[in-house]
Amino acid sequence: MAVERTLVLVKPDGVKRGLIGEVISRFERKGLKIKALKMVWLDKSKAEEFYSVHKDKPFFNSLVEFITSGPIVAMVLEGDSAISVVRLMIGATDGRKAAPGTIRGDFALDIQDNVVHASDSEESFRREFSVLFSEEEVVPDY
Ligand code: FUP
Repeated sequence: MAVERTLVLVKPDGVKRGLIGEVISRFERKGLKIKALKMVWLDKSKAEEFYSVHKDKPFFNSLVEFITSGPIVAMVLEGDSAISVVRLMIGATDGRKAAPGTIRGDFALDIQDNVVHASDSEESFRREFSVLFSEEEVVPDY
């Protein structure tokens, strides 16, 4: 068993649509453990840092504008193979192509406004975690 941590965001569209509980509930029911959780409104510089891997992409400015357009809910989830399991649960980036049963497949119809974010690797998790959390915000084992 490989216990991993991953970082999930409920993006501004998900928060505005009242989907925070739905998203968290799916991960809880799956058996993933919430190790940190908070609501934040990112400023431009934090958003640019969070999405720095996309800085040369044509959609970068739009993405930064979107993620700073309202509050988000950020969480750290822990469990066996959490990174790949959560990626499977959120579905493909484009909500129009995401499989039914996944979060994006069930709640998104767009590539940008796609309700959730989840780390795609351990390296991404480490980088994303450092933008949003400090170690003290992670609760001890329970
Ligand atoms: P994902 O890991 O599924 O969130 O997708 P990516 O890391 O490829 O993209 C990050 C975010 O950029 C997506 F959630 C939405 C946005 N994006 C666009 O707006 N247009 C694109 O063509 C690709 C991604």
